[in-house]
Amino acid sequence: VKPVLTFGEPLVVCVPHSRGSLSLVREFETDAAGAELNTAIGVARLGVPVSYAASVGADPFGEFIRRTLLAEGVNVDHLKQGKKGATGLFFKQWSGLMGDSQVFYYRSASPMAIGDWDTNQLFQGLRQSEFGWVHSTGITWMIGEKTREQAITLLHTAYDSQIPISFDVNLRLKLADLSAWKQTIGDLVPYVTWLLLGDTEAEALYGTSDARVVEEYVRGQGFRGAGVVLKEGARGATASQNGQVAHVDALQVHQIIDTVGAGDGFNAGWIAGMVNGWEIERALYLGAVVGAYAIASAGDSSGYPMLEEAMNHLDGRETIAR
Ligand code: KDG
Repeated sequence: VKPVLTFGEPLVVCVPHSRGSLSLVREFETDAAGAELNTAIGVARLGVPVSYAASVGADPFGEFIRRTLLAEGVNVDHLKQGKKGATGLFFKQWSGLMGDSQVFYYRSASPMAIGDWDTNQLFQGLRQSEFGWVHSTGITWMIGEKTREQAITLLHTAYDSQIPISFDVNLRLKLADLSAWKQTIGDLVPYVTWLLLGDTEAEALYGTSDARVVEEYVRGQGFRGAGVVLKEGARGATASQNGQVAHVDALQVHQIIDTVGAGDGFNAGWIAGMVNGWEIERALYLGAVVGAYAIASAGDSSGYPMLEEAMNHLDGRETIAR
């Protein structure tokens, strides 16, 4: 299979060692994060070639991102290090109930993210259809003007090259208000092959969490793609393709540690299935497997399964631990 391309803002996540307000917590563990980067790691762990395009700051955190991606087997040919600026960070805080972390962002100063690098080679790769799939999320459209312009050009190039495009809304109201999100997603859907979103995002954007109704709505906005995938958390996931619905249940997770990163993990599993030419149900199920692993661990992507582990669930095999 041809490599998947994903792009977006890389962030270093600081995961606290203990629960409670960050005004009291003193110890943290760092990991590489950012929605699209998480998906890239998830795809790589499932044995599918993947390239991640972004730029990082001229600081040790940028180097940390690069090293982490290399260790995960993600292609970093299109990861550029800027000459100035800082890599973005965010902190998780667990002061409430299990599974509900709060996040505090210290995003990179514009024009960080994917805004500031020479993209000739990347665009050439897209035009020559070197990539078999492109994945993007709404965050990239909302972090800054320059990044948005570049992301639009990238998306249009992929579209003109007839590369399938999956787009996850990833609504972040800390970045823009709901009406700006509605406008942006509405402008984008005509270029997208698969629209991915969470059920609460669907409620916020379209006033429904019914995949079929969401599909109808976006088709009315010019969506000509294959379908919509709705991520329903503990209820699983549902795809609607021209009104034809496929559903999988979520896997049971005994202890939910942190749900951040689960949607990106789901995307990784589902994309890996799709690029391998699987039936939609099986791809959805691989998504559900990665999502389940994600919520059982504290980092964004640290809990994502490797191919063999994930396949054990798909094939209904029990893992013998000893
Ligand atoms: O989905 C996980 C992301 O939310 C996290 O990694 C941070 O990219 C991030 C964002 O902008 O929220």
